[in-house]
Amino acid sequence: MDFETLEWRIQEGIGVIVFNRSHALNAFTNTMLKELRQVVEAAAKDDTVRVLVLTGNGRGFSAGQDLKEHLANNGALNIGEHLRQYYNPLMERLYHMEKPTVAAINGVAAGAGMSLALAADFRIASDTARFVQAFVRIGLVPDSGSTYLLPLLVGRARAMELAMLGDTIDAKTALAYGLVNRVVASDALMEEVMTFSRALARQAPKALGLIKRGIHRGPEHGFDEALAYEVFLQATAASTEDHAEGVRAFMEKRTPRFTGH
Ligand code: T3D
Repeated sequence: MDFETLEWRIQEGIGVIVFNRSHALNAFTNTMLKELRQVVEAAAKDDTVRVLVLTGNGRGFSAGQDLKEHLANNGALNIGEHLRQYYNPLMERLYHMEKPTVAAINGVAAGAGMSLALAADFRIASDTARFVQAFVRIGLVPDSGSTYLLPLLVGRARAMELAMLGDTIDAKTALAYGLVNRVVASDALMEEVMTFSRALARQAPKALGLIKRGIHRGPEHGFDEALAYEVFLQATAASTEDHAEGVRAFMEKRTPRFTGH
């Protein structure tokens, strides 16, 4: 697949999307949002892709909506329709994808660029990364999932502060807030992300998809509903060949070979 605004490669079972509009800190245009949706959908369906990584070229992860195009869009498409057509389907597909997703945050993540990072399962940040809920700075409100994901990750008080003040936080603060899983030296970012992703790629793929569903639903459930949902998830996991292989490998004192079946 060839793209105008992205690079795409599959390496050792890991699909890597690289945002490629570095002159604008990888701000999202309509073309980029369409291409992103297309590649995320393709990665979701491709059994050779066990983990999906998203990162940016240059000094930005993504600065969110391209504001030049936003100005040009004015009048052509109202903002609600723009979100419904371009952002929400992308965020939904990424969030619900039944495989692990890792945002490798190489630089600034602002506005919907930060929302996209929040929609991934893991965030590994370079020590040069920064995070900005930039929406309020231009008189807008958080979108693309931030109103849901930000308080879940950092708690309500911090989410309110980040969203209402629009202040920039650095990678160290993001780690202290629980916004990112790890912070690594910028020149080691992709090496660390690939090591982390390879460890995920070795796990049983169906189990990972089911774990993701369980963790997503957990906080929305009461305790009793969570117990009932776990019964369903566990019965599904237990019916896979990978479960049988995992038990066999344990008994035979060897590393399991999971196939995704
Ligand atoms: O339309 C809809 O449907 C609404 C959807 C909304 C979702 C959203 O994402 S709203 C929020 C949009 N994003 C922003 O408001 C962030 C704007 N950018 C910034 O505040 C700053 O650039 C950053 C804090 C991200 C980084 O600051 P800094 O000082 O490191 O970089 P810079 O010098 O401001 O930017 C470097 C270049 O990138 C610069 O271009 P130039 O002057 O060198 O040619 C700048 O214009 C460009 N750039 C940065 N952000 C955007 C952008 N170009 C277009 N759109 C951007 N969002």
